[in-house]
Amino acid sequence: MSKVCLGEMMIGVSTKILGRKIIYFQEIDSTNEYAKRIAMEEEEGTLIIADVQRKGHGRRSREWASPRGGIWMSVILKPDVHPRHLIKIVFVGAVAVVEALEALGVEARIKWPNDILVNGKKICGILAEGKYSESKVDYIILGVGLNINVDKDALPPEATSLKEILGVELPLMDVFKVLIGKLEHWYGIFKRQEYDILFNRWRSRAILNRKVRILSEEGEFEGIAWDVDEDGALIVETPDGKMEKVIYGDVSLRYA
Ligand code: BT5
Repeated sequence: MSKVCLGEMMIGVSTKILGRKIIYFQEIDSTNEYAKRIAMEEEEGTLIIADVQRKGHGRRSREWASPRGGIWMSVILKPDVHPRHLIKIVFVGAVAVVEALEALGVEARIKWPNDILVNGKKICGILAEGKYSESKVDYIILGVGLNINVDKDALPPEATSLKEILGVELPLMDVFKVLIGKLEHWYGIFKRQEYDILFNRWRSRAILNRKVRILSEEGEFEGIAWDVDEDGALIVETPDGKMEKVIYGDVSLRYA
């Protein structure tokens, strides 16, 4: 067990790879942006965490509310896999967050591709960003934003926090330790290329068999989301019976 200093607190972390080095900030622009700046020089597993992000972001630079009371963190990963598998890192994050919430007694569901919902409201967003060529992965950053002791009025209306759900505040460190344990477990499964195990677990917690509307820059369409394929693309059946594959990227999904 290694000891790390987080602000004024010394914590014991029992993971072997994730968090073997932890860089903590009281305030930062974005942990993902910081991670990208240092990723080439850092070893796999270095984790950046901040109390507050001034410019936390989601996909396509969408704003991510990051006041005090949440876990805003990014892990630098350097898996030895073909770059086409990197998208599965989002699924690693989703399954780990759902299991961490379950360990705290909260049942959560995954909305493809990167949202974790409790009672239909978003409690967590996951953002994977990387540097890779056609054949080689330099790094992939797994960013996780999880609302813990965040007040409702500091969040967008469609969001929720553990505090709102449980009615009490939780020690952030306790949640953090559970979360990185789950992340390390599922990252191990990813590294061993046990993708079936990963996707089956994901399916068991995902919102599927539902009517959805897919919105992208090319337009929008409706259909029924049945499943994901082995690359994490969402399989949607359109009203005329065609099966469309929706790839993770700049698309949004709404439940119709
Ligand atoms: C995401 O983007 O859901 C990924 C968010 C990842 C945030 C983490 S925090 C640590 C690391 N550092 C960063 O800068 N980012 C990562 P997306 O699917 O684009 O969703 C963004 C949308 O979520 C916004 O447009 C809002 O509608 C909503 N949103 C913003 N802040 C939220 C919050 N704190 N909780 C729930 N929903 C939020």
